Amino acid sequence: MARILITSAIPYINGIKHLGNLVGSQLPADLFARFNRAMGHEVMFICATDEHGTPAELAAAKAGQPVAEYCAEMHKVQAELAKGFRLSFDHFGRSSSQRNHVLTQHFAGKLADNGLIREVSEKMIFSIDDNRFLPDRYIEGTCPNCGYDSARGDQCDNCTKQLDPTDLINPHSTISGSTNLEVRETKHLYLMQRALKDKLEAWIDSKTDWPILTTSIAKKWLNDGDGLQDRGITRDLHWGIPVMKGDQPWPGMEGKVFYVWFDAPIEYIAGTAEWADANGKADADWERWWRTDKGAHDVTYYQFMGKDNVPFHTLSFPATILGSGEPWKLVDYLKSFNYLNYDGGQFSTSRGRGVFMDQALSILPSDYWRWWLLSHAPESSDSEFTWENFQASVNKDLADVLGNLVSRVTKFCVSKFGAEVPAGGAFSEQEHRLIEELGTRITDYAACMQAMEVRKASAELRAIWVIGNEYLQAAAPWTVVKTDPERAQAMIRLSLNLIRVYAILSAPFIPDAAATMMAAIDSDDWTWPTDVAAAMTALPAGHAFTVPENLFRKITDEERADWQARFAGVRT
Ligand code: B3M
Ligand code: ZN
Repeated sequence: MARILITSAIPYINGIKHLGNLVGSQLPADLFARFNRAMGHEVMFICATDEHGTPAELAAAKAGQPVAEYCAEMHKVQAELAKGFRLSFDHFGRSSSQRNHVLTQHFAGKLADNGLIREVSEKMIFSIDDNRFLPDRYIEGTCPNCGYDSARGDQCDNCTKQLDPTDLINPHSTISGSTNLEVRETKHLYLMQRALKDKLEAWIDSKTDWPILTTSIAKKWLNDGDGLQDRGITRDLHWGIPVMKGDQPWPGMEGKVFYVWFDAPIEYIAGTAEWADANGKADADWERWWRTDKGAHDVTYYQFMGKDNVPFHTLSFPATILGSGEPWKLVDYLKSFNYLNYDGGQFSTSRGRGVFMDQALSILPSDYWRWWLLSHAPESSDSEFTWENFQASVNKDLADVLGNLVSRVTKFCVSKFGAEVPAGGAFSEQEHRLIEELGTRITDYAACMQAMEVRKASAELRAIWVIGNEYLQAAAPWTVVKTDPERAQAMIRLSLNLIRVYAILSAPFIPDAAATMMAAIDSDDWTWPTDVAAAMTALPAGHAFTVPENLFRKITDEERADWQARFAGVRT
């Protein structure tokens, strides 16, 4: 049994996430967590809300709420939606937690002790009309690197380059739109990433098995020296983690807070500590996941995120960890995703374009979305959600292939032999061939899942459903029963066992349907079918079952057209 630590990028608190956000981190992380649990491994799966920085302040201001109150409410909303999508976090924490305050201040103190923090008197943009400094998202302008005209003060969304507000061309305040800006002096702490370049480079070079998307982004910012500029880790904001050196005040830094991207990844660790607190566990119970000197030497750590988050996880956060000089766990495998587009354009939170998590659940159960999103995950390139494609996938894969098999087999059995696994006949060549093919395919499927090849894994799973259908079509028990009922019973016995095996294999993708299948077959044996022959005879003759309700319904053309119109524009 292995020990698997999994973190998903933690979603910003500023509102409900759209399906593009979901498929870029939390959902594939959940797939991987569920698979590893099914394989019998010990899993710790952590996510949280990212509650600091300008995104939180701006959203709270827009909602007309105090920021702490806004975050508390929005955390609950996001936690509920995570449940709705069956995201199986061991803990869904908050980056504003006390645990994260203490750990963030601890890391800053260690970095300072190790001579990796310097104070910089820097020129920041001050908005005269807003009477405040404009860090990060409080300022937008044209990216000096790619020319994108809505680059933010901290990063360009178009080319992923990390920026400083003073880099922007034609900047304006996002609070008032004012361009009446001036440069003023303020003092900030800088993390001396440059001093860690060799260590970081050696570490990244050792990751020969990372996806190309991940290493290419990391190396791009490492090698042109750009990503490794020393970076400001403090801000002139009110909301955030107060700048402290461990538990000591930091002279000259009064009233300032840490930069959101400094504390957010530390929340992966803090979130695990929150898990311990929430479950009455001791510190040793979370430390054994994170401290290689306290049991985490045999943990394998996987991170999931969208490509725009990669620089922070391959350079900035590892710089914090390595620079601390303490034996904290570094990520072993970083799975990153491209973007999911929406119907000929981009998902847009600001313009409300696309489908958001709450809306999705209001029209169809989570399994429908999970299946489409995961089977179209933007892995090797960006991918696109269209309603036509969604309708086709759901109707074909889920309703016609999987759903149909389950209902045909159970209904046929009840009508001909009763609601019990029939005893007659023996498996013939036809059944043995299916079992053999299943064996090969399950091995391939598990290999894709282990490699986090999400799309390939979904294709393997679909193929596994298809061979069951093909078997049934070829065997045709509904015809055979007329001449050789014993033989038809053997076919149905196999098929009922197949339903249980399908429930186990499908659960990481479509957990609710899998649970319905398992309940119908009246079993709770979720053991992974490594020995297929044994798994295909696990339900003995005489074992009672029920006919489940329709697993999946089809999406009609009218619904498709209606939804397409409904989600084209401005969210109200
Ligand atoms: N909240 C950005 C995002 O949601 C950011 C991720 C933090 S991961 C530590 O895409
Ligand atoms: Zn750019």
